[in-house]
Amino acid sequence: MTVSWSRRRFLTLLAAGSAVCPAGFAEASPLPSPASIAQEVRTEFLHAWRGYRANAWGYDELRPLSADHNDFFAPNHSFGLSIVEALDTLYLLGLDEELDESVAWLRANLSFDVDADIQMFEAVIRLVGGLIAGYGATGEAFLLAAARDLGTRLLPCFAKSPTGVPYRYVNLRTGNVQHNVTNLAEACSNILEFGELSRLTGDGKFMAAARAAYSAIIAKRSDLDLLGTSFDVEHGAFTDDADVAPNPPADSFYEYLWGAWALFGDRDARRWYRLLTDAILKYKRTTVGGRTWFQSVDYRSGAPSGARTQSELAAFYAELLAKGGDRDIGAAYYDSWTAAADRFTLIPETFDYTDFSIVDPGYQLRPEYANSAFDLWSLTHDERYRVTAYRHLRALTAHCRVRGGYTIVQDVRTSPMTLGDLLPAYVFAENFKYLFLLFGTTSRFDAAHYYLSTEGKVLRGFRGTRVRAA
Ligand code: DMJ
Repeated sequence: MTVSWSRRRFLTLLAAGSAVCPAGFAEASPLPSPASIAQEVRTEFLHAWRGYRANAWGYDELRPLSADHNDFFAPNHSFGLSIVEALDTLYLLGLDEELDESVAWLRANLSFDVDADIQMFEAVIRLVGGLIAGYGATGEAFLLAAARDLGTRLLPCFAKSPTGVPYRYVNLRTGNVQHNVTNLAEACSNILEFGELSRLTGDGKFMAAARAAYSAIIAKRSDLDLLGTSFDVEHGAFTDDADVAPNPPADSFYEYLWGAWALFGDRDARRWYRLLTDAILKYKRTTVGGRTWFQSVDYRSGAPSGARTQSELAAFYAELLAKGGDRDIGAAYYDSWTAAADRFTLIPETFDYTDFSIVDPGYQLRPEYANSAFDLWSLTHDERYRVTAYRHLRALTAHCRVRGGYTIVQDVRTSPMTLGDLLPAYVFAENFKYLFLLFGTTSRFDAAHYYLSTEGKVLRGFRGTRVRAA
């Protein structure tokens, strides 16, 4: 869908406080046409991709300032993570040559028979999800086979746990597990990828493992229907009292509950989502200066813990609330994040929401604000989400674009911002995808019936996939 933008409408949004432009932008013109913004996003994705292609091809991540690479999962071993993360984005952006080259690299090089201890959560959302989405985009059977192989190698985390709540790490070759204290997000942000794996392979063991983990943790909720954050998988008990949701490491625990309903029609998941969300809204929602935030509380008593910080990672919660039926609260929370963007230009990792003082000044090229803008736009077609997302795009190109691609920021307070040297692989899965789909249209995406994972993988919503013979 395209929207014709008038300068008057744009200035009205600005005057209403729905958008504030970087210096010089307000005078410049109304927003460019959505199609030209989508084209710009595609160009910027290609700029980042070419940096990775030139200096880190086949490694997990690019270090664009030093033209070097980063191994994400294990020292001295890369899985081509950025390639896996990019597959479905390449498809949606119509970058077919790049997609073909990526598939060829994976066909020749991808193996999970590695003697390395791997973080299960990251492997699921990035690799299993990326391979499933890549399979959905291309129809390449070896991608699904690789996802199944990796999923099987991750299952000891669940199978060896006496409670069914997974250990955090597993050795991909030996199946040895480690780290018995996990957290909400790591324990349960797998039901979407494992559910898809079960659906696509006909083997229900993946979904069954993911469901059992949710069930075991939710059984330990307090009388208030709040949850602790860290969980001992051997003793089946929380190891702390703080309910930090929607901040990490609780964040995607709730996202995947709603997703299990939306994607698989899991009625228990919907019921659990409602129960737990009602408690979050009752005990944790707070208003400061008219803005909506979420405070940490003791999960047994509901008493505020005193921490007044918000992590940028929590910005996704605006879209989740809206998707889950609390649209007005989600929109209000998004507006709070827009106020943070107004203040900081790029939202830092952690800040105090009572006075906007910065706790962690880095910006890790996080996608959560753009994620919420995209889903809220899809739900409402309210122009404010495009205005604010465009402003975010301008900030990204102004501060994070470097000759060799895009890079993280170490300190958003300095002028110019102090840069770090990393292009996280999730940027290929998330930031550019959300921004492209916010402004562009493609016959390859069903904008009315999509579902994306926490890592931005298209689990539902492909059209016209390029199915080929295996
Ligand atoms: C991504 O890996 C996923 O979105 C995850 O759920 C947490 N956030 C990072 C990017 O910020």
